[in-house]
Amino acid sequence: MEATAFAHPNIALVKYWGKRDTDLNLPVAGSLSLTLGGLSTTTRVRYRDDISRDIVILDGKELRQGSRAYQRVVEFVQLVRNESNHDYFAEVETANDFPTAAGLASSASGFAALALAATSAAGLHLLDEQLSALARRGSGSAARSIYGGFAEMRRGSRKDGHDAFAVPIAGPEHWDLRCVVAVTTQGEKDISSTEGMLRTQESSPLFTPWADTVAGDIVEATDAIKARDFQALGRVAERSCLGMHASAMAADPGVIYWNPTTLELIHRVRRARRDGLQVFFTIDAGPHVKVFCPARELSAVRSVLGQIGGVSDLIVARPGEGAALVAA
Ligand code: 2P0
Repeated sequence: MEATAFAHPNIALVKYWGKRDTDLNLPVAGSLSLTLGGLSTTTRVRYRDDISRDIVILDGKELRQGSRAYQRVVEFVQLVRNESNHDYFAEVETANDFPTAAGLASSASGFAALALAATSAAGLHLLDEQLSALARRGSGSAARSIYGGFAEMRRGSRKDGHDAFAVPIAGPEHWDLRCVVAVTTQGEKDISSTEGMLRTQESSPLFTPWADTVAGDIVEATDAIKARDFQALGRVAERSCLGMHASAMAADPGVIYWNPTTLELIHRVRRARRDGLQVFFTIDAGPHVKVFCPARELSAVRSVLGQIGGVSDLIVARPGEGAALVAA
């Protein structure tokens, strides 16, 4: 009745933004990402017959019963309990080895690791696609962190969401890329991604036109990945990112995640590209900029980004493995 699993965060190259069902957490469109090694969440789940409620410990601190974070974990554990033939409460102990303020979705690695640990501890053995669909219930981006390397999240068309899961495109060994996270500010963001995407889809006239581009972008990005065509991948990734942010900015009131350093980084990356460096950027629901390059360009990219005053930290990640159990 105990299992420990780890998972890595991922960065979307074709963005997920918008839900078609909030209860089942079904996306409006698909998405595509790279799982990042070197950064991980490790989660242990222990079902116990001597506790009278679920206990959640995050980075060594027990979460308060009424908190949103506690509630999210408990609701997820309940989904797993519903599928298994026991009703023990769980002690969930989870830790990230990267700063949560770095704008790397800890909900992606967190729910991917929790999905695997909670089902394994309950004696459930799911196929990857089932595990991915389950992780999606915790957080949309978590569905992609089940796999290593590049993964595509499928929108699916069923009402029950059983076909809304991620599938692998290419393993981490396929392409030796680096992702440098330029951390621009510390602290929590003002608008959570869930809130930002709901406001965007409810009020932005640019949301549907952007969402209509996603399926085509996934085809183009997949082709670029298979051919290891860096320039083509960068073109789709920047377009998807800027389209997502433009649709969010056009919401009412506008959802703006950027700060002046974010914009400075965008221009700096583009200038470096004009100067001959192979480099492109993407930005999630926060002000940090994730810069991709081939491994051989890493030191040049670091020195370019390190010169920008508003950048407080550079975190380097490489393609990583999918979620896995840790031997007892
Ligand atoms: C992505 N993001 O594709 C996009 C791009 C942020 C910007 O997935 O509400 O935390 O938990 O399903 O997964 C962040 O959204 O949202 C996200 P929920 P999640 O990576």
